[in-house]
Amino acid sequence: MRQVDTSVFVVLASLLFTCSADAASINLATNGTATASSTWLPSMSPDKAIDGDNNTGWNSGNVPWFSPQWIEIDLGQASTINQITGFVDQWPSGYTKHNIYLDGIFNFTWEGDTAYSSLLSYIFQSPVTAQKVKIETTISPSWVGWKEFQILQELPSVPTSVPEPLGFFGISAVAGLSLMLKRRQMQH
Ligand SMILES: [Ca+2]
Repeated sequence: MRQVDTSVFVVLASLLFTCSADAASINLATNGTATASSTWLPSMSPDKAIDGDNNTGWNSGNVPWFSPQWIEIDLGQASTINQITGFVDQWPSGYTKHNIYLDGIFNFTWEGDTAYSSLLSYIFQSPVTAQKVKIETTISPSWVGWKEFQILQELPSVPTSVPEPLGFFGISAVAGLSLMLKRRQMQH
């Protein structure tokens, strides 16, 4: 019985230590290539949506009323993806719907009221593996355009060797468990 209690203590202590590590991520999109349904001006080509610059973007020059407008980002190889963000280039503001496909298979939808410079984000509950990310817009009052996409891969977190100061809850929990262990040790 004492071994079980000790395990609980060790797990809690580990959690308190590892939670102090910051999760970092890399943007895979900037190393990819982009193609699109259409392009308005040469200066607004699909690659401008993955150039790491929020001031440049792709614009299709078309509303999606008659046919969906899309942009697809090819990462070059199957990659682990944790999050996708999209920086909207839209005027006028209004209701939009964007379907996101991974390697040609529908995965999720961004749907709702958006405006110029809206930032949309989707975090996968579990990391997914894909090479191609396609964003297809089926509803928008605007020519379809995006300033920038980020396709984020979370890097393995490295636990810090020195824990951050424990909060009141942490100190209380550790103290409580220590007291419980001592009592059980005295009982045996
Ligand atoms: Ca850009």
